[in-house]
Amino acid sequence: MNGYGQDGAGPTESGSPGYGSTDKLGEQLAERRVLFMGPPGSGKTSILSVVFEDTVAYDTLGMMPTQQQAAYQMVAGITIYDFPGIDYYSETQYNPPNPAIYEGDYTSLVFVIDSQGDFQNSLATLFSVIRTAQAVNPQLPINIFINKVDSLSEELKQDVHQDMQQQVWKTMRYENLNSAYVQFFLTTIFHDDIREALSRVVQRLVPNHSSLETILNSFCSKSSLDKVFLFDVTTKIYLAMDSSPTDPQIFRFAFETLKAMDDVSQLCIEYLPPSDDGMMSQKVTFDLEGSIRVFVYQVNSYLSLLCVGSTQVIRQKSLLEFNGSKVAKAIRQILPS
Ligand SMILES: Nc1nc2c(ncn2[C@@H]2O[C@H](COP(=O)(O)OP(=O)(O)OP(=O)(O)O)[C@@H](O)[C@H]2O)c(=O)[nH]1
Ligand SMILES: [Mg+2]
Repeated sequence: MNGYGQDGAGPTESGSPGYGSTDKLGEQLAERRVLFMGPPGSGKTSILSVVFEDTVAYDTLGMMPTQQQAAYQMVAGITIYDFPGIDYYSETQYNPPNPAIYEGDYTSLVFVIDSQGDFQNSLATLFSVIRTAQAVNPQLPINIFINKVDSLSEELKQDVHQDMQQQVWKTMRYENLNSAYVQFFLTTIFHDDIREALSRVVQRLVPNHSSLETILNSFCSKSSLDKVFLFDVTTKIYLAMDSSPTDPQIFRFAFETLKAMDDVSQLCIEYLPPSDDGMMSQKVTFDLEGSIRVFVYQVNSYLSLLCVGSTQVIRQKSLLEFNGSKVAKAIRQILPS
């Protein structure tokens, strides 16, 4: 089931399908969940509405503070929860959630920090969250999104990144906290890299992820492709990819291709006849510097394989379709819908 985005229903206020932990309102949280937390105004809701609701980044400018936790459901049974801002120093706003929400092998934390805001305040809030979270789940992945980097120069971005990393690691060492599962991302709602950051967070929660990766590795080598992604077509978040090293340019190309497919699908997509399993494949003819092409194979109504390869490889349509249909069938069997 892909709850989100297809019916344009928007996020649901708090609770969603029901297994996993119970939050402070007594609602059941989804077993596979990402918790979006951070100081007020750091950009949590903006990020989620850009990715899940296709909101134009500029339209988030007048966004109201989140008063109540909201849930965004995506493919593979993953739910993303957007929490109200937590301000460690403000008595009125600091309202820590029930520690039980951090439990579970399929829970991940995204902590959003405003790169132009008060770092000391953000770090105090971050550590108050980490202390509580690691007391119940020492292996909880902690993804720190250093957000709003759009107005920073390249040099300043790197400085902010390094400064934040050093401060976090130093305090974690000092407080004897586990830093093995901490990752940093530079993010902005004005760039598609935000989807890449979210993809990296979500991948860890995807059921049978290692099997998916093995299937994509084999598809890649058998079809002589450079890169294969399994995309959620609605959010344009990838759930898995082959394990070859990834060129950031290829990511951008993949995102741009999916976006362009939405925009001008009638003009540039050639629909191939349905294969023996009844699925429609689509061939897209976008070039990157004239030598790289993309082939998109639909797995089902919300997942697509996006294959990147040289012009010569992508021209071998029958081989790609044959392998693509086998891979799509395997994915449908191992990924619950
Ligand atoms: N320049 C810039 N502004 C951003 C970015 N992300 C969010 N904003 C702005 O930051 C403001 C606050 O964003 P929200 O998404 O409401 O922040 P929040 O973290 O959800 O805030 P609370 O719900 O109060 O906790 C809005 O005016 C957004 O337009 C970004 O990447 N760059
Ligand atoms: Mg919010």
